[in-house]
Amino acid sequence: MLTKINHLGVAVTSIEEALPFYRDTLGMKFSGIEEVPSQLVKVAFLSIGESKIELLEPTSTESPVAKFLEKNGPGVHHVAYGVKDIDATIARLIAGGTRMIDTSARTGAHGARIAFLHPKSSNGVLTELCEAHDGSH
Ligand code: CMX
Repeated sequence: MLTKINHLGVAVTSIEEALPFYRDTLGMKFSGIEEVPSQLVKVAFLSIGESKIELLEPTSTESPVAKFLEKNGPGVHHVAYGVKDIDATIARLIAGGTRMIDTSARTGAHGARIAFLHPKSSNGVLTELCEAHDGSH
């Protein structure tokens, strides 16, 4: 069902301020910034080999990331797993009693189909399923 860790989401108050650490100090490959209106965030993408980090900056005080920052400050926000068939995976998790934040897939960055599991159902880790638009999972 899960194919790999797709990315780690890191909450930041400002992408502009956080980016130099990841891109210049750690030397990760920066591949751009995208606004994801459905999630009320702006996302910066960085990669090391196959692994990716997404820096998440809230675009509204209503953003889940704004609430997270207010409560915890900057830090690791979620773990995202690649899946081949997100609809089947969501259905299987619901059938098994997992509490889903999204009971059907929505559109995330890069046109991926995404869905979040509630952290109370996944040992305190906000967990995302991600079916990549280009089939790379
Ligand atoms: N990781 C782990 N636990 C988290 C969490 C996180 N990122 N965010 C919230 N929680 C915990 C809280 O600590 C809290 O626990 P306690 O009750 O023990 O204090 C509980 O979840 C409820 O949290 P809350 O602060 O009251 O916040 P809300 O209930 O309003 O929302 C959540 C929490 C996870 C349901 C909400 O943030 C959400 O729907 N997230 C999914 C969407 C999202 O995060 N989008 C942004 C990223 C988009 C992208 O990557 O494209």
